[in-house]
Amino acid sequence: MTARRVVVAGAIVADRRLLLAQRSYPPEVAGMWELPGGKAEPGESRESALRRELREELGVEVTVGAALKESVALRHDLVLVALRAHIEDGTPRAVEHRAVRWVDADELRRLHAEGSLVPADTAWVPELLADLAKR
Ligand code: DCP
Repeated sequence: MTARRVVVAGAIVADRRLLLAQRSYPPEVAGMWELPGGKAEPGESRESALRRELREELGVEVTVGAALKESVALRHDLVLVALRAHIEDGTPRAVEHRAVRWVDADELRRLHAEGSLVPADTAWVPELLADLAKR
């Protein structure tokens, strides 16, 4: 049996806005927006992997909270999960991405409607909209 690798992505909400990052590769998804993250290394916890990925990709230090309910099978051996995260230090900048932006609920709905979200990440839209409506 092949071990299942996990890709962890960060759902960062602050001031009723969600942080999205624009992919620069591969060509199929370049220009589309995603929750930033990446593959956990073998033996690395999801939380540590997310902290490392967001440090590398955005230059921020985060604390990691609860997972979103939906997970997405990217391939038979690769599953995508999202963890809520809170920025403790730093301002997100696009190190590996084309751009980063904060979107409100309407902007998230619009990006979703126009097909500008990375396909796998669309599974999280309802939960993200619920988070954006809180407080
Ligand atoms: N992915 C996704 N949605 C996200 C984050 C990632 O669908 N919010 C997918 C895209 C890739 C896989 O997960 O198929 C791995 O993502 P990355 O390429 O961003 O991760 P790594 O940089 O860790 O992988 P690699 O080193 O293989 O490039």
